[in-house]
Amino acid sequence: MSALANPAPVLEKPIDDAIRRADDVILQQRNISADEKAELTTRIKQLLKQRNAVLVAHYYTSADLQILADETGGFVSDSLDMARFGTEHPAQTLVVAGVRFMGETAKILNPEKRIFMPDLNAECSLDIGCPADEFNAFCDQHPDRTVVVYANTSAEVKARADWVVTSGIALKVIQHLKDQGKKIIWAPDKHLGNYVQQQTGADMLLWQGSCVIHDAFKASALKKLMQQHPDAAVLVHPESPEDVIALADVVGSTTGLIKAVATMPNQTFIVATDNGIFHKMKLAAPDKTLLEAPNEGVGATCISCAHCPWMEMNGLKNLAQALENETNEILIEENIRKKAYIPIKRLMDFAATQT
Ligand code: CIZ
Repeated sequence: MSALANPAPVLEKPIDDAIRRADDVILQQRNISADEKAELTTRIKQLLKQRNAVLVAHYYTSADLQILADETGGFVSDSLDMARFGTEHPAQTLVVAGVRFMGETAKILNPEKRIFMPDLNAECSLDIGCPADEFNAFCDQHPDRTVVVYANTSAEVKARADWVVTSGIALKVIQHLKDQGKKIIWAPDKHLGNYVQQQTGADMLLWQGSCVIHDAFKASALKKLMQQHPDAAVLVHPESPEDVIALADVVGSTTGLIKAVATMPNQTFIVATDNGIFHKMKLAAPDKTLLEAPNEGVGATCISCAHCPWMEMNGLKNLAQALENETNEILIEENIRKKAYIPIKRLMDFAATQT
């Protein structure tokens, strides 16, 4: 059983404005010569040592940053494993290359550590589309429901939640809550929420947010591509629309999709998620062919073209600056941090019990 509720319109304008701001930063970051790139890379490596810092990057960031993280003893992964790594690593300073909620999660879990990001304006359309005051009002209307929020939310929204989940563990958490007879508020991703609801049959009220990248994948164009590549396996992230998910051979989180490329016998894969993931997919299966699933960009009208503009704001220049000047530090009001810690810790403890 499920019900849909949209307590407040999800804001288009702030998302558009944030994309425009991202575009300016992206141009500055990309405008860089090969020599400058080599110098910045060397300088960042020195600074990481000097500051006793470690670089933690998301799969959706550029290959340059992922390589740098791997070469310097840092880590590249999804948001749950980034959080785990940041907590377990002895470094007192974490540099998080990703979007802001990832830096906030690191700070919530590690208040004693300093957390820096290349650009604090690296947003997420799911986070922007779920403002804390409107979300609190929605939760107030449904006091009988367990509040489950996706990791892609602000610290304030997490502070209101009973559980935080990532796409890799959402099904297990919701099944666990359903088995306990809980009714659920789910926010913010409507597509992931709908997928989890269908898979588990849980009673879920869905916030109507979406990811601008995944929301743009198109089922009709995907069907045509599948006809051209009948032996290809179709890998879809569950933030994608329902009709795209319906075409998938594998629906999974970033980590799950990389694993699928490495382990499935197919030679060709059509991938419906942010194309930043191709770097690790190619490393996992160098001989396989990876094709981007079609999105609105087929008509050159996409705003994301299968790559998150906010992830792309993370560059070598602003990473070096943040380390050099110790700027762009994540700070969270202690009261909010303590409240947000509870549902994240619940997730980490639950994840530790799963195989
Ligand atoms: O949790 C993450 O890292 C995100 C945003 C997606 C995923 O599937 O891993």
